[in-house]
This record gives sequence, structure tokens and C-alpha cells, in this order.
Amino acid sequence: MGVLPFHPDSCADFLTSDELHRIQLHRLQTVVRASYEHVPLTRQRMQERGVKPEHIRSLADIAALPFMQKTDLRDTYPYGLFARPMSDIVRLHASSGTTGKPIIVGYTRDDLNVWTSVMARTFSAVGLNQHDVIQNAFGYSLFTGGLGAHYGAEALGATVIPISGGNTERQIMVMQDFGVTAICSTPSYFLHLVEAVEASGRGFGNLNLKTGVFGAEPWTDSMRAHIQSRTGIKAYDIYGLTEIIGPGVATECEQQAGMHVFEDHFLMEIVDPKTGKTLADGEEGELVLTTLSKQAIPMIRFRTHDITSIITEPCACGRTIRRIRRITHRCDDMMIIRGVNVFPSQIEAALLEVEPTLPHYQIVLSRKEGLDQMEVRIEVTEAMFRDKVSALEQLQKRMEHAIEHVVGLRVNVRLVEPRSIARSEGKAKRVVDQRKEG
Ligand code: DLL
Repeated sequence: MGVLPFHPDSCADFLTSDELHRIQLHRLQTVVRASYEHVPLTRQRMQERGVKPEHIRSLADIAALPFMQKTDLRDTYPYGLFARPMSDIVRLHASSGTTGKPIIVGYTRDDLNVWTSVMARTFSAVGLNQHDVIQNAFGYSLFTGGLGAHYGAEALGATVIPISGGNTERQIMVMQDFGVTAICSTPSYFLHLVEAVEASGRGFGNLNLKTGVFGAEPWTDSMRAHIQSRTGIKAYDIYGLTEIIGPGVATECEQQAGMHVFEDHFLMEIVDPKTGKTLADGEEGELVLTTLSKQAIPMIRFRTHDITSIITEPCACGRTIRRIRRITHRCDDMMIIRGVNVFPSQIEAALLEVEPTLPHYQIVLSRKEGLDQMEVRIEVTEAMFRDKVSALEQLQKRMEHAIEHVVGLRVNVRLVEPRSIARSEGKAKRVVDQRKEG
């Protein structure tokens, strides 16, 4: 049987801007009305601003609406932002975040259908189809990664292996014996799998794997280059968040040049993270998302805290839905070290520039005599570990220089033994902050 170039739902990736804007406006008006009628917090905030649903006459009118924050979900825990009765809710997911209570999100049957559809479009955009065997190593749990990818891959018609995260030995056995052609996981867990495959004496050349669908945490283009050259697969970046739907908000296409946002379901704005002022297309700022079709919890102007910018040029793939640049950091993961602003992604890029074969690192923050200290721990390979001390010292110096060059700060680099940095089955813990403990 022949293979269609895209999943049928991918048609929406190619709408004219007129068609897209008509759909967006109609959906925006519907979602604002539903929120006003059924979510007391939204109604109260709109009333305070003197805004009524009928004031939304164009897409630009969205700027009149109040923002929503993650704290709104926490403050109304568990179900305060639900716009539908529990009898309409068919699934719950949750995200733990860093402090206190989790946030809980719900889905109606229609919400799940939309989620499945955007995930099928995601897999289709990275070139997968019904002939692929997809190993889904995102966690199946309250985390949205596992089930989100699962139903999308099934709707694509691919063969799905619901292995979830962890149990590395079994992952390798499955990858080899089941003829896996594509894998979904966090980029850091995939790196762990790569090492394990190599340690077992098997090479990627003997596997059928050709595509990696990675997301849920920040990673850099240098990390992508490392993964691709080490394994021969193509590694794609996908983006999403629990509050909006889970994975399925944006995906790269085969061009690997920014992530297309599924704009028919998610309206995007970029705002100045400090003032909340809308920024022009192309300017870097905080991504703000409005769910255009979610029924259970409509999110209006949700502040994601993720920093990116809109790519204004058309994509060579022909999709008309616009792209955002790779999300390298969040506005709340900035470390301020002795007055200098540092993001983990800058450290990652600097390290991989010096030595592309050393992807495992951890940043440890501490305080000594009132001064913030930053130590970057980098795992060396077995072979390097057996090298002369002078060679290791040289490597360490080069890495310290590279970091200083990028962030303008002298930090200590410590080379540590192979496999001494803890591996995660999901999101990697890149920063350990001991300052509050001391
Ligand atoms: O991580 C949903 C997801 C699952 C996305 C699987 C992609 C693949 P949360 O646990 O709520 O949801 O975390 C959302 O993770 O606000 C970003 O800060 C970060 N994030 C997600 N994808 C990327 C990415 C899922 N591709 C938060 N690049 C988001 C950078 C990402 N950061």
C-alpha cells in the first residue's frame, strides 16, 4: 500500500493565513465566552478590567485579556479552573513542578481527540508513518509525555511499543529485537541509552533506529549534533507543557529549523517577561499561549516562562503554521552568580564546543563566605580517565576558558569519573543548588 506524505490531520499545517485567522478568531471567541461563563477566576479578572467576551472582535483584542499563571492552577487546586463538570472529564494528568502541591489538568473526550490529532501531526512532521515501529520511552504516568505520544503514534497508524521510561537493558533488547525505527524520550534519557548500547558492545549501525523524537527539557543544537553523529539517527525537538495540553504544542519538521506551533489550536504571543508587553515577531521573550479548543481547562494568555522568539520567514517544508526557535531556557532558570546572569544552556553549549563527546554534566551552586560559587562537573570517558593527569588538567582548563568566554565568569570545572553523575529516566537534573542548604 502506498504511503500518504502526511497524516490527513496535517492539512491544518498548510492553511492560508486568512483561513487560519478565521478559525483562530472563531475559536478564541468561543473559548473566552466559555471561560467567562464557567471559570469564576477568569470572569472576576475580566470584570475588573471591564472586558466582556463580546469585546473580542479581532485576534489583536486578546491583548485586553488578563494573563494566567501556573500559580492560578495551584491557588485553585484541585479543580478550580475547570470549565466543565467532572462528568465530562475523562482523564486527569498532573505536573509536580518544583514546590508544594502538583497542578492538576483535565481533559474531555474532545480534548483527548485534539491531543491525539496534534501528536499525530507531530509524528507526521518528522517523517514518521504507519510503517514505523515507535518505542515510546516517555513515562506513562501522571506525566503527559507517555500517553500523549502513545495515542498520537497509534492515530498515525504506526506500531507503538508502550515501554515507558527506565529499565535500560529491556529498552535495548526491545530496540534491537522489535525492529524499532523511532524512539520518543527526553534527550538526556536517550543519551543514557546510547551509552548503554555502546557499553553492551552493540553499535547503532546494527539497529533499524533512524528517528529520535525528543523533548520535555531544554537541550542545545550542540547536543543534537552530538546525538546525531554518535548514532546516525535524526533527532527532532518537540515542545509542550502540561497546563496547555502536554506534548503536541509545537514540533520540528524534517528541516530541523525551529518548531512549528499548531496555531489552529494554540494562539501564541511573545511578551517581555518583566513588563508583560507584547513584543514584535522575531523579538526574543516569554512565550504566552492561549488554548483555542480546550474544553476542560481553557487557558487564556498562559505565561509559560519559556523563552523563545517567532521565526517570521516561511519554512522550506511548506507548512504555513509559524515556527518558534528552540527553547534554550526559562525565565526562572536563570542563575545569578556574583551578579552575572547564567543559563544552563550556555554552559552546555560551551562544554560541547570544547569536547563534543562529553554530554554528561551537572552544575553545582554553593555559597562560600557569602559569595556564590559555581562548579561544573563533567564526566569523562573511560579512555580519558586513564589518560595522563596533565592531559586531563589541560582539558579542564580549556573547558574553564570556554565557559568564561561565553558567560564572562570564571567557574571551577571538575572532571569526574565515568557514570558518576546520576542518570534520570525522565528530565535530567542539570542544576543542584546547595546555597539554600548552607
Ligand atoms: O514536559 C510535556 C512534554 C512531554 C513535552 C514530552 C515534550 C515531550 P511539563 O512536564 O509540564 O510537560 O513540562 C513543561 O518543560 O514549560 C518547558 O520549560 C520544558 N520543555 C518541554 N519541552 C521542551 C523542549 C512536558 N523541547 C516544560 N525544549 C516547559 C525545552 C522544553 N524545554
